[in-house]
Amino acid sequence: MKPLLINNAWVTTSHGLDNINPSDTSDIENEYAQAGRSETEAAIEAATNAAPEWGLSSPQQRHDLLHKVGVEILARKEELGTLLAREEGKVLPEAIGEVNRAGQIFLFFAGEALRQQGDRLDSVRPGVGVEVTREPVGVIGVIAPWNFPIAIPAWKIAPALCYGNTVVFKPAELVPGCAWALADILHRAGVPAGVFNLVMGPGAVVGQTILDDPRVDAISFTGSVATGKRVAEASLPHLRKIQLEMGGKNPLIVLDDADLDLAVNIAADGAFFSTGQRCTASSRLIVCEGIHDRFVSALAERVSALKVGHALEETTQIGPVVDATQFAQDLDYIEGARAQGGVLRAGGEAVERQTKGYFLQPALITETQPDMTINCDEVFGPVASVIRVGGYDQALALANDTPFGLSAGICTTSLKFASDFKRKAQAGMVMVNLPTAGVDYHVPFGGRKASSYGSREQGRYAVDFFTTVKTAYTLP
Ligand code: UN1
Repeated sequence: MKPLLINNAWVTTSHGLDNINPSDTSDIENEYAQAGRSETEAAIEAATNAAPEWGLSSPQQRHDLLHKVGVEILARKEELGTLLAREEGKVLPEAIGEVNRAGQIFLFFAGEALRQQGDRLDSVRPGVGVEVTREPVGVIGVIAPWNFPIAIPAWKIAPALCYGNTVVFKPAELVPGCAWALADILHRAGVPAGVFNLVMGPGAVVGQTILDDPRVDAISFTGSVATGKRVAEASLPHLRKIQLEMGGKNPLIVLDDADLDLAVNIAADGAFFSTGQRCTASSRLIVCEGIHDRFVSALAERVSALKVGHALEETTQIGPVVDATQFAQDLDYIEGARAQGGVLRAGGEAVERQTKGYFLQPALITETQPDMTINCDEVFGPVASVIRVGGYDQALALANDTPFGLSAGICTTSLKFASDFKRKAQAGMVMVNLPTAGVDYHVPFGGRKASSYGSREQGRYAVDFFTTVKTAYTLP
């Protein structure tokens, strides 16, 4: 059984949970200790005790730690990528790419640790000086989802440590392997006791304990809207800082003047790569009538040809859905879309492979109406729907007609429409001739409306969440 990490001690528990490979459910990667309330409280206690000293640690010390972690992640990217593909199910090249991203994030924040920000100003009162500096927030609860088992923890933990905070990390139950590997790397890199703690276990116990504890100064969360709202409600009585990254129902507009081959590739990637299990997935394809039929037939052909299978097999393009619950939910949404009048143009059926896994041929549903469930709910699977529209204005209106606002894309060769869309899309991220998913690690990530709450993650913008500003006045 792989243990928890609390105050730099590896802690086993009486109860463990198997890490099951969704490409082959007979393959158990390992068993992971499950924290209860008392272990989680011990982790919060350790993080609380470690916060004052780490908060005053030198930028060099933080740089060195983050740099060492980044270098090791990059050096082991094939091995960690294999672990990631095995526990989460994304195909190996994508998994290695994600590990690479995690390593780069640590290196980015290693650099940021040395680039402290602050201002020295004259007061409006003669003789008085003013300094504006940033200080750590304190203890950060990191609650991460299963779909990016190493990149998302990295982009929360690296900035938290960079700016002098301590961390209690609760990974998603489905992906303890990468979380544990990251904890092991941080531990061997010399993270001081209590500065980083790993508590695996169910949301109802570990997550709830983090939410209930007044010693947790801030929570960075990625997951569903429903859970995000619970984080917000539980945090309000503590007046605690929160950063929530939640769902998406991301539109990809295809205008009549789009490059057809490019648009098909962008849609296939955005909607179905990573098995569509990305909050940035292009799940709503809004297609103008002049290109609609050509686009739909080319995409249907592309989707039917996508090779679904074991995430570690070289020929596989689309790995399995993550677990039985998600699999059943995807099939329900496909069935529901058909019942409401959608046409299943390609895929959508469970496929058998040599191993027992959750294999689903990506589904393309056409002839859908904007108000159908399939166009309103986030499916979080390899399912995309097509809405036919008359032209750009209608496409833009529909793109914005959603409670979400994470990422929005357009395929066009027109500078005029591209510029207008960049201006008017109600989303945190806009993509022109690129998939809505697949983002850089050095620039801000986040959305609007029900997709995000709080300040941005990643890049230099991460400083806003992970620090608090102090204004000091001095009369010498
Ligand atoms: C990406 O599209 O590259 O949970 C990242 C998610 C997002 C990350 C998407 N927070 O899918």
